Parts: sequence; C-alpha cells; structure tokens
Amino acid sequence: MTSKMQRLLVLLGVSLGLGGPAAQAADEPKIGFLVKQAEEPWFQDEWKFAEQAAREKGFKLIKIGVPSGSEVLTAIDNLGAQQAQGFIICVPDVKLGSAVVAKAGQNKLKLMTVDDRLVDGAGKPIESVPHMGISAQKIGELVGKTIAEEIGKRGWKLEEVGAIRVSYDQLPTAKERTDGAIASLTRAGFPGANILNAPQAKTDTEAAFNAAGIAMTKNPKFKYWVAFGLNDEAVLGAVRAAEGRGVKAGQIIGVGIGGSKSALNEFAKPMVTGFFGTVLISPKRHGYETAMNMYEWIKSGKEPEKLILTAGSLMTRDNAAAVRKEMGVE
Ligand code: FCA
Repeated sequence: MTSKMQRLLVLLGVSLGLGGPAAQAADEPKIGFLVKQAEEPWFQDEWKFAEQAAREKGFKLIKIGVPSGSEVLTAIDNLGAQQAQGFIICVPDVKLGSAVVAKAGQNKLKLMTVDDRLVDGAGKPIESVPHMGISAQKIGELVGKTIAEEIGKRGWKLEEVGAIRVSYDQLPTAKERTDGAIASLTRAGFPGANILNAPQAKTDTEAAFNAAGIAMTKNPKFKYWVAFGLNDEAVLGAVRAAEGRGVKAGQIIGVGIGGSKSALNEFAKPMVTGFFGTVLISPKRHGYETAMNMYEWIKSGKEPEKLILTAGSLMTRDNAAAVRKEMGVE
C-alpha cells in the first residue's frame, strides 16, 4: 500500500468515525435564545436556565446577543442557515414586531417572545406570538407599596421626599411597572408634584445614573429621595447618582425589579446602601420554561400558551436567600 493510499484510508476512517455522532447532532433540535442585553445579569440567568432545559431534553441552544434591530434580523437569518426550528427572543425594540414575525416566517422558525412583547405598526401587542412576560403593573404596585411603607417607618415628611421615576416609556412593560409604582405611592398620599421623571436613553445602569443625576440637580430642595424604574439597573443608577451627590444610605429608598446578581451584589456589601430592596422575578420561568415550551412545540406540535405573566416577591437584604430559595432560582 502506498503511503498516499494509507493517508486516504486514515482520512476516510476519521470521517467515518465522526459520521455517527455528527449525524446524530444534526438531528437534535436547535433552538435560538436571543436577548437584547447579553451583559445584563437577568439575561445571563435566563440563558443559564434555558441551558438547563437544553441539557435535560438534548437540544442545542443557540444564544445570541442582539443589541440592535439589524443584529436581530441577521441573527434570525443565521438561525435559519443553521437549520434551527425555532427561537425565543427579547427584542431591543418592541416596534421591530412585524419585521421579526416576517423574518421568522421566511426562515420557517417558530417564534416566542420573552420579557418584552412585540407590537405592530399601530403599537398594539402582536397576540399571535406566544409571550411570557412579568405582571408588570402588579409588580410595580408592590415596588410603590414597599417604598411607601418604608417612608412611613422612617417617619419622613412626604413634602420633603423627591421620587425619581427612572423611565423608559417606549417599552410598554417598563411604563406599566413605573405606573404601578406611582399608583401605590399616590394611594399612600405621596404628592404627585414630587414625582420627577428621569427618562433613560437605554435600559442600563449608566443611562439611569445620567437620567437620575439630571433630575436631582434640577430639584435640589428635597431632603430625602426614593427611586424606582423598570429594573434593578435603573434603580442602582439612581442610587449611585444620589451617593455621588452626598445623599446618605439612610436618606434614600431604592426598590428595583429583578433580583439577580446586580441586586445580590448590592445586598452583599458590608454597609447598607440606598438600594433597599427589589421584587424578585423568575429567570427560571422565563429561561427554562420558555425553552421547554419551544421544545415541546417543535417536538409534538403543542403550541405554547399565548400569554403567561409571571409574578414577583419582595426581596430585601434580610430575606434574600430565603426568597430566592422559595422561587427556585438559587
Ligand atoms: C425587560 C427589562 C429587563 C428585565 C425583563 C424581565 O426586558 O429590560 O431588565 O426586567 O424585562
């Protein structure tokens, strides 16, 4: 046998040897999980729990960060090229709704959304796409109620308190969350004139820091502060802005929404900060359950429920471990 032939046989052997598992891998379902802000701990947790579903069921999870509209569309084409069967997405802008639905259709991909619900050209939710979100208004109300009770405990005079509403109103779930908080504060007698709107350009801590800083500078008369927004990052931005202006931890009450690493890091600091608490929501339901639902849809044709809204629980420094355990998100 010539060495050339030997080499050929080796090559053939290698490729045959790989043929088995490679063919199997081609059969396993492929599911995309696209998120708008991959660096945010909430989305990292969603991915982590979706991976758990992938391991249990033996499908391949394709995780892609999609911070812009063009990246969303490219990622969907990419999934199509990889012959994925479906994907779950949290879009960077809900107005991409019709484009995302069309792209998914072109690539024959099943589509589910998580966290942020797609809207059509008229701004109406696209009800045909199965969605899992949080019960935003209720969770916001819990934020507002927690703040109002804590103001009461600290014995602050309401007229001396400024409320920073870190807002991102172009995202319906964000607006519902802050509307909920305002509803509870108002019910508790909080003066509407003391609620300051601080619109953030992006839903991250830095944008919230900038927005809150402007609102505080414009309103120097307040002795105490409270802060709320769509997530923990928004509230952390406001708390950091207050600290930067010399506001002590005892003079500000920030209550976020999320409860993942951003909040836990804050609770782990040796000194109490102005970040008083958060409403813990479930990345397990949003990651594991959506991935499972997509898998079942692909495997057995069982379409997921059209709308699931998940609940939250108040978590503070004192009960963080217990609340997380209860919610199964350790
Ligand atoms: C939105 C927010 C995230 C998280 C999620 C449930 O997408 O931007 O921070 O709160 O809803």
